[in-house]
Amino acid sequence: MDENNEKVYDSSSIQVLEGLEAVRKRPGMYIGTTDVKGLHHLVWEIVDNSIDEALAGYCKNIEVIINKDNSVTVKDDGRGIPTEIHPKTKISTVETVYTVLHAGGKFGGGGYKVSGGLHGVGASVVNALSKWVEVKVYKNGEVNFIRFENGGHTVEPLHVIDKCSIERTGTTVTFKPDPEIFDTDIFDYNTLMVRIRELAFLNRGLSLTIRDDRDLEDTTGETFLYEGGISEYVKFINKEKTPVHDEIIHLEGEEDGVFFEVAMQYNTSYNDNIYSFVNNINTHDGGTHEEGVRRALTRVINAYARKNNILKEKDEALTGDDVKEGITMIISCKHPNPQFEGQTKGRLGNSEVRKLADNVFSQGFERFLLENPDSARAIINKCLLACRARNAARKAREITRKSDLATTNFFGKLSDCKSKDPKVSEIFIVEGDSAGGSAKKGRDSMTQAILPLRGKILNVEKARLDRALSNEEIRTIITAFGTGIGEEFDLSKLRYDKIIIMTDADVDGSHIRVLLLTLFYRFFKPIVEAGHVYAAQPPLFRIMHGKTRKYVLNDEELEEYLKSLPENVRSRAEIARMKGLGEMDAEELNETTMDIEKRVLRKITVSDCVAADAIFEKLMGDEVEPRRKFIEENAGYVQNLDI
Ligand code: 1YM
Repeated sequence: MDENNEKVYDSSSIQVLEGLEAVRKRPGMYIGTTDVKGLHHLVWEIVDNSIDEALAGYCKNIEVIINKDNSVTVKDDGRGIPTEIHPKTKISTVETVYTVLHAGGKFGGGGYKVSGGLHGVGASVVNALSKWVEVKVYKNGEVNFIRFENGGHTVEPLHVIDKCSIERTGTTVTFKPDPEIFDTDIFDYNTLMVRIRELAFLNRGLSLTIRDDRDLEDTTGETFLYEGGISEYVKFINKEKTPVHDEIIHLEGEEDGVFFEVAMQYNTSYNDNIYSFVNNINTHDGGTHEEGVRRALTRVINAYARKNNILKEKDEALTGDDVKEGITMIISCKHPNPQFEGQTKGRLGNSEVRKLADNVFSQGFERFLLENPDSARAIINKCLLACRARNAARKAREITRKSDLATTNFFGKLSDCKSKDPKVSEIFIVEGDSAGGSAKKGRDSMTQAILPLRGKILNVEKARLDRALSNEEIRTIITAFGTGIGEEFDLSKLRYDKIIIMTDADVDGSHIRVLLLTLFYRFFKPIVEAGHVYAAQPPLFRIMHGKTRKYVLNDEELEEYLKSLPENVRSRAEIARMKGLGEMDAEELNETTMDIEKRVLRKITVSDCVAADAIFEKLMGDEVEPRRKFIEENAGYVQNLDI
């Protein structure tokens, strides 16, 4: 210690701290962001080490605990991080792994067979960005302990604190993110749970538990263990859907240390859910593993259909789009040396995987079709229907395009804004003509367009593109957006930066909102993903006292606002419940819901496609019971909705 009672470091530890200091200076370079997403990234860095240990064949159980103080503990029953003095750094290997940037697997001697690659930045980054970190290693009948503080300073070097049974091995890490680095320090249980569950699906036989100790009622947590692996993932995604065939097709193969597997099942919906992973990382932009499967799927189905004379000689071949309608598919590849490509590194580049995926899939799937002729028939029929619908949709689209250009009908509905600059333009989709009228008067006509909806829009969950295109309201929306639809969709042609759904806060309003969201999610997903869709929040109450007019969104805000008033003002305040958009005059509507300065918008996101899909399925699909249950659980005021 020096005279200020601060620890004095020798030159090698100074180098180490300079490394960690670099992480603290530019955390974004190591974990992407310092928002909630970055915060959760810390957990994945640590969990990845346990998963790697599981992939190496030494670990069967992993546990994640959110502690009361918002620190997180990750436990595994692997071999335990090596504790010996490391020959290069002259400190224990655990300490090296937690203090030297990019140490990780390189120091392990054996190294990992398969590793996340992207997530490999590792334990030292978590240490650098934490207020404190404690590591316990169970090994050789001893519990070894080390503690770091304030961005990776070792305050207790590795020492034995206890004995344990000789059979007990593993690593336990607890860390508390540094609030000076992160915008928030509150972990979200659901975010962690969804990914933990996904990791359990992707690594069959591995048990993953998550527990929230901040929640007094959660004493056991949830354990995810799937012996069926990705087959069970497919079953899970298809839970609310109607399958086209009973079996879940599961195929796998290995070559030169590359493991490839795929699980799939068709359902009666018109959408595909294809998710692919490499070393447990979602490859959002696909890549060679996905290409191999898609190519083989199209080829095998066409060959089978031709051979059995379901597709006649004169018939055109089924396309990739036809054969993927209604498919749920998980593709998982474990690769010792993955090449991630593209701007977001979400694409697998290794070319040898294309061949492996194609071989494994085509051989296995061909065999499945031969052995299960009834299922084969059902699958091919589904693809043929998709093909016919695609052709019908093309014709309908051609008609739509012509009629919209030719008639003034469309322009009679839309009150467009004067600006032609999409960056500043917004469109309000408004329920009903009367609200449309006040919105039109109350808008800023320079940047705000109004599209009143007259009829009910079609429930697209139950309709293919061709039927959707025959619905006038939907055609108007497509024309207004400017992006086209289906194969022609082009996000760069979107005419508005914000698409704002403005509906009443009642049952009809929420029904229309859900119909619109279904439409957007199914046919304009990139618009939702790019964050262009919003819900306007019209106020529920108006409070008047003296010359003051105040609007609030809900009961809680009303109560809060009233509490804030002095007693004599409160008792004389006039409270009016706003009945609907139509009853507000133009000025009121502008002031409360449309004015860029004053309004409150809620951004509509698709954060978890699987979850969102399930919600739409529940709300809009054929099955009445889950829909009723969902609505009961999620929206008190929608209870009377006619389902
Ligand atoms: C809760 C976090 O870190 N588990 C873990 C990490 C390692 C090992 C086992 C391990 C790896 C190897 C050999 C090897 C790590 N070791 C290293 C290094 N859980 C958690 N479990 N023995 C044990 O890769 O050869 C880095 S991570 F580099 F020290 F070997």
